[in-house]
Amino acid sequence: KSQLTYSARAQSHPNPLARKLFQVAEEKKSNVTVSADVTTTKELLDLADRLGPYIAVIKTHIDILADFSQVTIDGLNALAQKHNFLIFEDRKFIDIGNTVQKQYHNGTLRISEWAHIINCSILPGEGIVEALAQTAQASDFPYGSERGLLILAEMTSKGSLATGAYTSASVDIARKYPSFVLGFVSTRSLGEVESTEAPTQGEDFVVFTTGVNLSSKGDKLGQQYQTPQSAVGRGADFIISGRGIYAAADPVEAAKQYQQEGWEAYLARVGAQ
Ligand code: UP6
Repeated sequence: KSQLTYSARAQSHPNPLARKLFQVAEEKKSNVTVSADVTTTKELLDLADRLGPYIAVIKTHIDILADFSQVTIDGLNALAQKHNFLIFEDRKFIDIGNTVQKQYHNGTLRISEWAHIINCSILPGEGIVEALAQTAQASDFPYGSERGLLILAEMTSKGSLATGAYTSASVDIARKYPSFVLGFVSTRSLGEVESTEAPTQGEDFVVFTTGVNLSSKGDKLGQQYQTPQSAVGRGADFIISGRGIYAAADPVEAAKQYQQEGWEAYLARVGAQ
């Protein structure tokens, strides 16, 4: 796990979107990603506006909205500007290259137009990363330097099969696409995992950790939680919390609390506290 500060990483990271992520974290003193798993555009935009000051990233599942439209995209973009946060669409692409290109670009949801960060499973093999990179880095794609991919290298649900060889292969593939792969969605830092690929020049994987909750150990459908302190201690650079924040009695207070705990854990990890 990285002992470097976000500002150091913001300066030295080879990937422009990773630099931006660390800049935002440093400026806002927040490593919180809120998983805004609500089902109407109004709720989503309302949450994004109220929690915007306290978060670095908003994570969406855009396909759970009952009323997705241009209003959703315009609203999210405007709030991302207003509050200086990035947008992560948790689409978990998992298909052949030809299909994921169509799911990512164009289509009903036009994810490539508004999501800075996307993620995929490498179950289909390396081709999925190649295909998404091809689309995001095409010469006629206007947002190239502001697009990046996280590989879903582990999962927090009980009995997850994203372990062992699958997780190692995630690291192998990340190392082959350093200009597009920012890092991982995982429960810990993976730079030390056994890999057939040698680390690349300036390698600094960004770790996003889901399943973060201060008041619960899990849910009835197999979700398993850890605290912000535990997640950051294991290497999370960004902690992702959904129900811990949006389903709290006061989501704004909850966001502030996760921000504070996440930040203190970060300071402790880098030895600043
Ligand atoms: N998520 C996980 N675990 C994973 C990958 N993704 O929980 O391994 C996503 C879920 C949800 C969010 O799809 O959007 O993170 C977790 O929400 P919660 O904090 O409300 O449990």
